[in-house]
Amino acid sequence: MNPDIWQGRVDAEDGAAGRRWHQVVRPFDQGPPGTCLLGLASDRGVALNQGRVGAADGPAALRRALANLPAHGERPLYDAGDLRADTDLAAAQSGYAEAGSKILAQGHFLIGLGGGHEIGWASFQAARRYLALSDPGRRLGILNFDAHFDLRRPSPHASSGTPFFQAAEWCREHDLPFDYACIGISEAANTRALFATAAELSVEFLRDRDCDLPAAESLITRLVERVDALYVTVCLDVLPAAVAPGVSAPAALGISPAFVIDCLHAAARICRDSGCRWLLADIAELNPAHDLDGRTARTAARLVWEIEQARG
Ligand SMILES: [Mn+2]
Repeated sequence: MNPDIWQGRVDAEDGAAGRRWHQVVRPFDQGPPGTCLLGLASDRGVALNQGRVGAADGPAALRRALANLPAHGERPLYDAGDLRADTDLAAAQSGYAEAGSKILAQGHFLIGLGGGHEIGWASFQAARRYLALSDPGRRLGILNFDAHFDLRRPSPHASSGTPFFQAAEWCREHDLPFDYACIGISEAANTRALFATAAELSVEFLRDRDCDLPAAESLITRLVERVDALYVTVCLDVLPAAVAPGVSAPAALGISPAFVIDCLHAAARICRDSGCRWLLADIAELNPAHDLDGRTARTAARLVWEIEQARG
């Protein structure tokens, strides 16, 4: 954990009620179950997907934006630092999976800080490694807020565009269903080939133009009710470019951050109601090099904060 990043305002006059994240976060250790942050400082996947690089600096920017947010909950908050992907992306994803599965095994909720959406393959593997410790047959649902399916076939390289195709292949090899649903898909940002792949893999999705809360709740319910554990991933390019300019591929239309937040709270409630365990989440594609006045980082931090609130 880098204390230089976790800096912010101190309202000493308000005591414990005035505390902010930078005052309560502590290095990941053997402490009681809480929420643990883990970064994947990588834009290797974005480069391999022919995107705009810079997301390797995303985790640090996201922590800076989180630092000053108020600490409303009582749950312990940990920071396990970053895995870096300077050259070997697969090795960094595997290192992330190893670190992430240990965090999950200690009973923490894991929040991944991207980095490009290659964090998706890392988070998926972290969850699967953790589930393998008890019951490898347990079903893991993936709920992706994204303008893109990220279902490209590695050709030949895995990238930020392939994580959920990799997850689908893993499920096929392990004879498990691929439980994947997307909210915010842009018809204008995915080729016919990608829609065909989504159909082949029985992926349920909501187009950006069709997004409303009843439709999202019903999609989330169908996903959550058939799985044992949930992984939620938010690709910041699902938001309008005006809200999230600091990404590789800003959205011309996008869905509103308020709607995404409503969906996150709905997902937490639906998990509670159906006995599904929400294991982990991540925020992908924050690219500070293209951000304007830190607005993408602020939005990303708000989403992390709302996930923490939604979990109650
Ligand atoms: Mn994505």
